[in-house]
Amino acid sequence: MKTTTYKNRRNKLLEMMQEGVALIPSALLQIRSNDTEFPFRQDTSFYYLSGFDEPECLLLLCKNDKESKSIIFLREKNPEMEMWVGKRLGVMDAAIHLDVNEAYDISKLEEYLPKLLEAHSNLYTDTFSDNIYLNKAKKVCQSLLSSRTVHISPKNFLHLPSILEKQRLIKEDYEIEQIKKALGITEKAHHAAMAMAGEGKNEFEIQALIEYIFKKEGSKHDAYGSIVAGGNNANTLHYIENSMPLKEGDLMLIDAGCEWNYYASDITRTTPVNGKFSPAQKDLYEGILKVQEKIIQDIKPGISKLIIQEKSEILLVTLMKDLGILHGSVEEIIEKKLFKKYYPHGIGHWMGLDVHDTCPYKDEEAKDILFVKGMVLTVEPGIYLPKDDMGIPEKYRGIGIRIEDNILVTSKGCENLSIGIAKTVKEIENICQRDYKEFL
Ligand SMILES: [Mn+2]
Repeated sequence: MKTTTYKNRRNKLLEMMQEGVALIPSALLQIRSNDTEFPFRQDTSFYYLSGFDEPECLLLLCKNDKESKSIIFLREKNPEMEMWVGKRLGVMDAAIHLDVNEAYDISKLEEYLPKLLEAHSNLYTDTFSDNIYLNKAKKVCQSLLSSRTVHISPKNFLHLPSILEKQRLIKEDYEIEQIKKALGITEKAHHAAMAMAGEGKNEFEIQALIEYIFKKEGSKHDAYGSIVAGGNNANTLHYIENSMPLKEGDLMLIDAGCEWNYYASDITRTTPVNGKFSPAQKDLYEGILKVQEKIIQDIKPGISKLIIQEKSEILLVTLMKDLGILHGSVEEIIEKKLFKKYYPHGIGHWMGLDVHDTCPYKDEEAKDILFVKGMVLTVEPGIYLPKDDMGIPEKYRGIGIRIEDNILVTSKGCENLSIGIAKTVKEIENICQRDYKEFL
């Protein structure tokens, strides 16, 4: 990955800023207990702007009427610590390696910040963050403000994510490539899982196989906690216990995706444990698949998430009425939100460096953001029918189905980035017949 990508992103952000300093902290190590830490994952915005994956850093983007520059504070090299927990880049090589203008030791932050912040009046941060470096910077701003010798200092605090997350909404070609790479691995894992499933196999065995493939293929992180839900467990939307034996005749819902170079994939497939859909399962499954395909067909520039949300509600309600799951008029069911019992979630979400990319859905005027080329979102209709719900036909009780793909908005329409992952009844039943080892 070229450092120019990160420099270009910083320059773009600087262009959108008024005079001032933007502060972007890295993630910090989180103590699990005593001297052990939780696995480290870099802060998304920091990574987006630096491509650097060490903890305890602060990136500054400074802009005045004469110049713009990037400065990084990071950990100094420390041979003893490096022997225990691994290499550090160190201050000396950082400016060249990260293509920034200046680099300093993070332990000198409080000493250097006054000089870097004075003479600026705007400070861009995540204003809601309680990050230790941001708090230090705010304290510095406070003392500059009360100083009699400093005439201009930051007292105008602006919310950085409002600009940055708009920038992250449109993916560069490089970003699409990373998502595709993540999806290639996720595809293998889902196919292997479909093939391995069977009576008596435990959900955690399937989870282990999926995550083995993620790791074996070089993915450093899962994009989120894998869900492997047999039968009625699929009706718990974020079922992550994954600890029950799979049962003959049940469906298995898997929502799992790996990260590649910090880019997410987010895929759900629902497949038969014994390799063959029952007639009732097939009716429901193919109905939902048709809804998903119709929604994907509609995605193009100028459409909004709200439009496909409303369409998904009409289509899923019509399906549930046709199958005798809901009764009454479509209008009434939608107006009274009676479908929420069985379709409680949204049709999809932005995806990128974060699985639920923290990009806006509304603009400054509270209008829906319209799709444009380069946006990536999930499309994931689902119907969840609890086994103890006596109001629905018996044959559907205990079934939960979701089908989720990752969609790129193109100039004229969209591209399904996860098109390679088996989805029709025929494709799925074929994969189920195979040996999971073929996918390793
Ligand atoms: Mn999703």
